Amino acid sequence: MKQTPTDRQALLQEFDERGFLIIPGALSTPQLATLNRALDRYESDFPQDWVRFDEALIQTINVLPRVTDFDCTIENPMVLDLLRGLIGDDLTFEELSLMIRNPSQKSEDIKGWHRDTTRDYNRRMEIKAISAVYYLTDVGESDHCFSIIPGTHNRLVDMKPEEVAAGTEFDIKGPAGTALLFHTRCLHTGRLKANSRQRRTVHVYFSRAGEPRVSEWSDIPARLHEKKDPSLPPKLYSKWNVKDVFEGTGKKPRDLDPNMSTADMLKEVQLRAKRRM
Ligand SMILES: O=C(O)CCC(=O)C(=O)O
Repeated sequence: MKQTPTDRQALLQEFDERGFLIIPGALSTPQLATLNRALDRYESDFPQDWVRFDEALIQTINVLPRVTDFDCTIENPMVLDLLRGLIGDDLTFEELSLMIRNPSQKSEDIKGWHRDTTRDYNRRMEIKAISAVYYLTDVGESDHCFSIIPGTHNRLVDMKPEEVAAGTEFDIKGPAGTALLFHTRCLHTGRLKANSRQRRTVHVYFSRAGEPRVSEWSDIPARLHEKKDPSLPPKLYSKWNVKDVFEGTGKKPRDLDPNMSTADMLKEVQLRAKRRM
């Protein structure tokens, strides 16, 4: 999909108004095959790295030091071009996770409607990160999907999760390879469907240089932060050694045993976030 400058401007304006954008065909068929195979391998090679929140939410968040296959989702030219339009040359990579949502009879996602990075309603204006979500499987009418309340990053920013009215949500459906860019201040959830197939996604978070790191869950290995590629935003991997972390869900709780596994720590963070809502 080659965009003209006018298309790009219209897309950026759409993002500004609604707080999200859908990018069809962000991943090619060969890329999808590689990424799905890589996810299968990551499941069998690193079973201990996956957090099983429940059957409908399984996630792993520190894959970059172990495999290179998912680098292409951080460096996707279509996504980076739009992000550069939104954030500029200060664009930074913050976190990458893989998610599996299995068929489930549960009707509500464990997280429910939420904003990312902090669940503290009074700090919602501090939320600035933008996330790219890639569908690795087809998401049709009856599949678990990402659902969002348009405008809750600006015009409707005062809306609380418990005020979301049924029918005001926008469900993101699309074939494998579709990407979504969303402002993490927008209220969103995983919408569970009774007859869903397994859904697989890659979630990448971006923010800006000169600010605390949004998340310290994903290590940025040397192959990325030492990369010299003039086509990439100059500060993309600059936060590899930033120790100042935004006070929120991206920060490892300092009161926990540092020997605790990342999976157990993440579960604890999720529990604490839920208590804050
Ligand atoms: O994609 C989903 O199912 C929900 C993802 C989500 O809640 C998030 O990215 O914070």
